[in-house]
Amino acid sequence: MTNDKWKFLSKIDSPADLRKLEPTVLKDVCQEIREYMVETISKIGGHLGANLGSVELTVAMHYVFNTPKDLIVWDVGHQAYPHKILTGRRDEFPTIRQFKGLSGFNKISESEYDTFGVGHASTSISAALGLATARDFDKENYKVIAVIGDGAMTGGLAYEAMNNCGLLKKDMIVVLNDNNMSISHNVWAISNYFNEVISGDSYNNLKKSLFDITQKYFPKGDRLAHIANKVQSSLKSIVTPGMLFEALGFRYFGPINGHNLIQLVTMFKNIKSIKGPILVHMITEKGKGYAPAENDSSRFHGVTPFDVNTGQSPKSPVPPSYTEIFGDAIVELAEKNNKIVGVSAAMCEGTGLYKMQEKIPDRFFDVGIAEGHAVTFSAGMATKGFRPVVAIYSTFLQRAYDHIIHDVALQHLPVIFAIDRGGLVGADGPTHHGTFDLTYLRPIPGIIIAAPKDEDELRNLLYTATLYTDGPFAIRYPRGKGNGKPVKPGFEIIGIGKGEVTKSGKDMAILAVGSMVNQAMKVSALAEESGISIEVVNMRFIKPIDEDILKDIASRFDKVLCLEENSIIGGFGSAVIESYNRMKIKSPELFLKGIPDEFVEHGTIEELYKVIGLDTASIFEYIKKDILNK
Ligand SMILES: Cc1ncc(C[n+]2csc(CCOP(=O)(O)OP(=O)(O)O)c2C)c(N)n1
Repeated sequence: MTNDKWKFLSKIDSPADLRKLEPTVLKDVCQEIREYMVETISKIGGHLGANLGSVELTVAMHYVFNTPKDLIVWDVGHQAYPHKILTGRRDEFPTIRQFKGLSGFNKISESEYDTFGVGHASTSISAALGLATARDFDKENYKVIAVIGDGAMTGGLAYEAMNNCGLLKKDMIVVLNDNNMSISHNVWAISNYFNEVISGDSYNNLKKSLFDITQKYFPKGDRLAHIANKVQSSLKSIVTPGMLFEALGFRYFGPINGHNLIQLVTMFKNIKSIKGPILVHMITEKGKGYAPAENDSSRFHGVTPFDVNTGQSPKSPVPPSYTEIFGDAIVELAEKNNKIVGVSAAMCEGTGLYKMQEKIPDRFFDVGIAEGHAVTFSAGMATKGFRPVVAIYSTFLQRAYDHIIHDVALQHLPVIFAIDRGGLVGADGPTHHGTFDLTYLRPIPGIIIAAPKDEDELRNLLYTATLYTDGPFAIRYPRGKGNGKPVKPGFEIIGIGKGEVTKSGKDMAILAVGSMVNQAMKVSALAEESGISIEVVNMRFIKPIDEDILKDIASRFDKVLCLEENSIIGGFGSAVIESYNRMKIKSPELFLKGIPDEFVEHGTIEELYKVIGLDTASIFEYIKKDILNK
């Protein structure tokens, strides 16, 4: 990093360097961070909007608090790029989200400034409370600050933590970074209440005079600061949003402009010495300082490489992803069946349900970052004959496990789970890989679990699921596209629990599900070149499993490879072993390949396949060496 282009940033190797600067130049530091992020992310893609919005608050926190002794706990971590840049990772920043590079989120193993690992939303207040409790046990003296967005505040965990913190009265600060946006428009009901109060004349007049008072008196010492605070908070409790947080045991400060550095620094300095749970509410703008991101903050939440001047990403003619295919199919089906309802947990774009939101808004619900609620809410509708389709990423559905068992399956309710991002997701890494769903769903009695081999099969499985009324039906599909062929018009019913032989062979068989069917076909083609004949079976259903196919395979093959993009432990391969055991027939020698018993890092899916041996060449090598002993 050159000194002439990055006058300040080039000299900031840690927050200690930041703290040596005069407050007057912090604005320039922020400007350089913004430029550095836009320049870098325009080349490699990544989260941008939230990071542009968090620049000032990050600089102010590291300026005022004594990090890393004082602990900052980020929520989700997608807005922590300025934090990474300021905490010794400036030069590595261009490697972010790439194989062997910096993680896109906070990670304890990456830096002493990353106090808690994140990726999933709404954890920061709970984790910070845990850190504050540990600090008090250890009789140590440092600050703990949780930074949480208004989107993450739609998650129930945040309130569980606040309630607990209010009772424990721990010395801790929650910074509420309120930009009125989640990935798309936020559905936080409380923000309507904030907006009403904040835009009201009486509050604004009061706030203006109070802010003048506090600005004037705070710097003069603790006693006056204390009095000013008391006046401010007691008056506020009558008319301001603070009421909600105060009821939970927090002292409320704000709302303040989260881009006004001087105000932020003053505010943090003032509250630093106040004990007990504090909530600082700041208003920020997603995408702040880069016009294309300000104007299209949903796209710039997570963006592919783009032209800095225009903000446009090159459009290459790629076939639609499974997500898009699902979005179109659900609209098509819902237009014909008025019992179908779409439910998303703050992921309208990511799951393709935005299409339903646009076309059939009255049967679409975005419930916020509340996966458990999404499932139980759907179960409620299902009791009255509706056919809710809950579209949630595999990784986030982990949050709703008990809801699937207790509220849906136990009551045999026909809720359809559209599980996107089943398998490796790439750059988001281990917090987001969807590699456990087959394992966690399989033991649930009565659930149907299917994985389409391609786009047509996704459509047909979805159609089949809408006709099935005996209980839950889960369809898991990967990130990206399948075979990329245009889909066939119309829908066909697929026999539940029925697989198909997609290629016959003599030397051995591969039983595959979902994305791995295509991979198995490629392996089989590769093997053919070496004179090895491999049969490929698209098992399609993980539960119920096609026992007729398993019997037939056992009668014709000695060696069988089970292939899946899910944890080997408890996944599809395990289902095959259990089925042979249950059927009491002699099983062929079974080999299981899938996600090993480890957390897979981030990188492109192709790179990661190689790491875990799921790329075609590695699978073929494994077959030759370990299965056929050639
Ligand atoms: C449990 C869970 N569900 C969904 C997501 C996907 N997600 C990542 S960021 C985000 C929006 C967060 O909004 P907010 O906290 O307001 O942060 P902002 O991006 O607006 O700064 C969502 C839904 C997630 N990370 N975790």
